[in-house]
Amino acid sequence: MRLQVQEMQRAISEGRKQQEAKCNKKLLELHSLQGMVDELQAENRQLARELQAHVKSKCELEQALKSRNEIIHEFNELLDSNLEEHAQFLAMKQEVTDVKWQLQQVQTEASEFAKLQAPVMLWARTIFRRRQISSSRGFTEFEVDCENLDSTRVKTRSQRHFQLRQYCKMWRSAAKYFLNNKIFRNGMQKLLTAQNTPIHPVQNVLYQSRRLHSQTTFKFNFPASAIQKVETSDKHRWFVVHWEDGNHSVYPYAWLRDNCQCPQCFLSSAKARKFAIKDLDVNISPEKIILTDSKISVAWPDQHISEFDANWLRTRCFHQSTREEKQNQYFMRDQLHWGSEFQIPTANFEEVLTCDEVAYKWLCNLRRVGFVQLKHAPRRKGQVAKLGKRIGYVRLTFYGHTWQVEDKPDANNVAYTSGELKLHTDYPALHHPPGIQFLHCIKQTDVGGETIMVDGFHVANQLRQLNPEAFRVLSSVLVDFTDTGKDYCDFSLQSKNKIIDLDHNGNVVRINYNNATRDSVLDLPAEQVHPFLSALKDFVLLMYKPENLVTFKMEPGDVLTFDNWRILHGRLSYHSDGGYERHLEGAYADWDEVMSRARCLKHALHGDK
Ligand code: OGA
Ligand code: NM2
Ligand code: ZN
Ligand code: ZN
Repeated sequence: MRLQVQEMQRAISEGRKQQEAKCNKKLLELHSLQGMVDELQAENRQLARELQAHVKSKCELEQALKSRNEIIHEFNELLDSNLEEHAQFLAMKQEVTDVKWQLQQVQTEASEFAKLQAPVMLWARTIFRRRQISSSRGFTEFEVDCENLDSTRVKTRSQRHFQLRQYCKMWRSAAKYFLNNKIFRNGMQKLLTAQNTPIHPVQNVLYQSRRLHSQTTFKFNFPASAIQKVETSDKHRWFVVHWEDGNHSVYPYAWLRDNCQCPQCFLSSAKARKFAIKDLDVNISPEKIILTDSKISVAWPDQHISEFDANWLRTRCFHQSTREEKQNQYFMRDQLHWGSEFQIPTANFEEVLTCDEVAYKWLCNLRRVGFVQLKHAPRRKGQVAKLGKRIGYVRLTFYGHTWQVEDKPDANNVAYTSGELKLHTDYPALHHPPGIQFLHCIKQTDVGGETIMVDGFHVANQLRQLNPEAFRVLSSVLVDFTDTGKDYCDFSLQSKNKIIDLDHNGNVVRINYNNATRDSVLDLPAEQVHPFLSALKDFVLLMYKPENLVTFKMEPGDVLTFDNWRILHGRLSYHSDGGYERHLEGAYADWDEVMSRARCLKHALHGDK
């Protein structure tokens, strides 16, 4: 029993030990759990703090987002109004371009007026000079500011009818001169107002009665140049000639010697220089000069004597304006560019052949606007040849002296089919394309075949304004043209021409463009091909704008005469079978010959004036 108790006690103490051990283990576990709880609680606190911070920044971000949205809204509104402004700006830019264009035209007109103003002023001054001389005899006293038309005032005292009549005539003829030339009407209006200011009633009546009975056109006569005095300037090696009208001109010594008009130096029958340049002492100075009213005699160191007529000298004055005037006259530079509003000038074919006045007007118009239509020519071949004879001679090309535009089998040129011909100039495959073209309609088809025409100079100047880069490309890139075949004889032409030719002042002087004969060989680096084609396309699209284009249909008996360096022409396709037929005869001439005829006609009609 005791043993049993002992055993049980031992078992109990054993159990207790085990329980204690278990308890201790649990306590340890509890302890570590407590540590984890503490950690988690700490983490929780940290997270709570972070959450708080995030909530705060979320609020801030929401605030920022809101204000950004407001800004975007404001920007959108601003953008809208900017777009509107941009559109207005574009419209304004267009307006500025238009105004610039108008300004350019006004400037051209004004410069034309200024050119004419100079000779009128010259004359006015001469006349007033004479009147002032009269004033010393107590007839009349004038106070004139001829430099400025606006402030021209004339004071008269003890008026004499004679002087007043002269005075009226002067202003009237000056004004009429401008009127006849249809230039700068405002300027002429001023002249007309000025001339009315001091007119004596008697003179007014006198003039009116003259005008009522006079049918002829008033002609403007320049006074003969009178020399007042001559000075020498050895520093410049030139003469200074002072004219009666207050102007002066300089003439270099060497130029005078070079242009001696004596029979030894000049063949007057040929109006040609005999004097050789090797015999010219370029440093020559005169030994003696003698001045008479209308000429200057110069004795040179070798005793050679040269005589120079005052008028001859005056027209050779080296002043910029005199030279410009002379060059404009020589080369008939006064041009008028046109668009679709253009009224084609016409003349009667027979009258052009027989009447000098009509022929002169024909050629002047041909030069000025580039295009004249002749009416009522006989409806058979041989008429364009007559026009060639009227000028002098036609320009022979590989297509013959004259050529027939018809729908031909195996055509050697696209023109000799019934297809459409896009706007072109003829023969850019030549380095010197024909300057003038005649096209005589002998038969016209009922369906199609209408003519289109455009002023190439007008369009090229538009391109210069609207697309300067395209203009630069077309006026600098040399394009290959080709034409091979057989007609007058066999031919194989190659040329290099710029689509737009400029002179040394940058003025457009020739268009060379026929898309049919533009060679597929293009002598350009590959990267320049696209810019070239795109420039050409822009130019052609501009030509075809309705405001630039003239369209009409030729009738049998019509002869188109036009400037082939300036006008681009074309035709619509036409029916040429089933009883339809179309036949034009054409010929070419050149500007040298045409202007030569114009100068001769002018001389025959008006003399030296
Ligand atoms: C031409 C030409 C026009 C026409 O032959 O070069 O442009 O109306 N012809 O056929
Ligand atoms: N034609 C009409 O450039 C040209 O080929 C112009 C000339 C055949 C004399 C055409
Ligand atoms: Zn001589
Ligand atoms: Zn043609």
